[in-house]
Amino acid sequence: MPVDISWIPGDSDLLVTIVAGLVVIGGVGAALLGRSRKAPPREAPPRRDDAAAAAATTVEEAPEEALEEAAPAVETPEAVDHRFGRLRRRVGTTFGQSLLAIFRRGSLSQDDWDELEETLLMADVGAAATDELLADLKARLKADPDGDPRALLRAALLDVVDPSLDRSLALGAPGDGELHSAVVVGVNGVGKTTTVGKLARVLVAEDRSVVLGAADTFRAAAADQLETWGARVGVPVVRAYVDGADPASVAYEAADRARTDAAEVLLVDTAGRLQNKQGLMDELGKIVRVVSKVSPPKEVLLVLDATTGQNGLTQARVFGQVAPLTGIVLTKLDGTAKGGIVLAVQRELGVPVKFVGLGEGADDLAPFDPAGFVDSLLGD
Ligand SMILES: Nc1nc2c(ncn2[C@@H]2O[C@H](COP(=O)(O)OP(=O)(O)OP(=O)(O)O)[C@@H](O)[C@H]2O)c(=O)[nH]1
Ligand SMILES: [Mg+2]
Repeated sequence: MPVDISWIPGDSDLLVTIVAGLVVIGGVGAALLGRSRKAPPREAPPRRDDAAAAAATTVEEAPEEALEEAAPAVETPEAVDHRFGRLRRRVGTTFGQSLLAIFRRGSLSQDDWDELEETLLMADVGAAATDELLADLKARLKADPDGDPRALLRAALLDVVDPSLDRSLALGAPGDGELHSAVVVGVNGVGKTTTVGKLARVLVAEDRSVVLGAADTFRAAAADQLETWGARVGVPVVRAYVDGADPASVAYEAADRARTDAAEVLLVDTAGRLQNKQGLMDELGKIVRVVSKVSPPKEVLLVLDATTGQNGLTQARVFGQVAPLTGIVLTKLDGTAKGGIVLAVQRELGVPVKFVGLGEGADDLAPFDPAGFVDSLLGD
């Protein structure tokens, strides 16, 4: 019986059909991938208004070798939900045990109270938070003389940490169609750049689109360091390629890029040192002002190194003069046995600790969990 083969195309027709089919399949695949993984943002068209003019040394003029470097594999950051639990044992504190040893003696003599005070001060709790904690404890013991000292101490510590504070990042919600910006400040070496990189990972894990601004032009390697963090999670980094470029211009260019890309979050890294303190404060003020032209910073995050204790706090107060601080990121909590600094920081700066750095690993940044923190202080 003869078979009708008239529908089969000739050789050249067949090729066209196959190619067209592949193009359609490829197109659909790309569209699907594009939905689950954001497409790399396009280059921002150069803007030439006043603030951007001075930033001519940013992305557009990347030296060729920088562009030729092979793109590293993009990593998938760990989700943040259980990070604090995972990292909690790194809060290597001894002071919780010292406090409990004092409580085990039964009713407290004046010497015991003095020892208690000394233990708290030694653990970087700070004078004001120590007074508050001792007064709270005394009140609790008076109201409940037969209560479990450990439970009373836990409650008093939790009171000072204040679980009622809003510790969420004020960077909007995924898909709200707005650009939210954050500026990260702090003295040199505390972990600002690392924190910006880790925060970018936290945001990417939440499927937010992020742009990073390397507004630390004081140190040549600072932008490279941030670029490495950005590349690891596939986030664009706006930077200068010459030493001593104007940091505010880079910050503006980054904000402009974020706006052009319709990104959801802009994170700006800043320098921690300059020739003098006033110079640094002026520069940070300028960065906040130029970013505000595009997207007023919802977060001005102060990074503090937990291992520097009260010294870090003294320096930190100055930063509040630049712009109202909205949150603290306390880094290197894994490197101190004096976890009490958390209590001092909040009490003395009047700003909540929002994140804690608990290691050098890329995902070793956790949203601060007051109850989990107090439990780790007490060795639970
Ligand atoms: N153990 C530990 N190390 C950390 C943490 N956060 C940052 N570091 C380390 O601290 C060092 C300084 O970090 P950077 O991010 O470069 O600090 P910075 O504030 O940007 O420094 P400057 O740009 O010089 O002002 C690096 O070696 C980081 O790996 C942390 O939570 N724990
Ligand atoms: Mg830095």
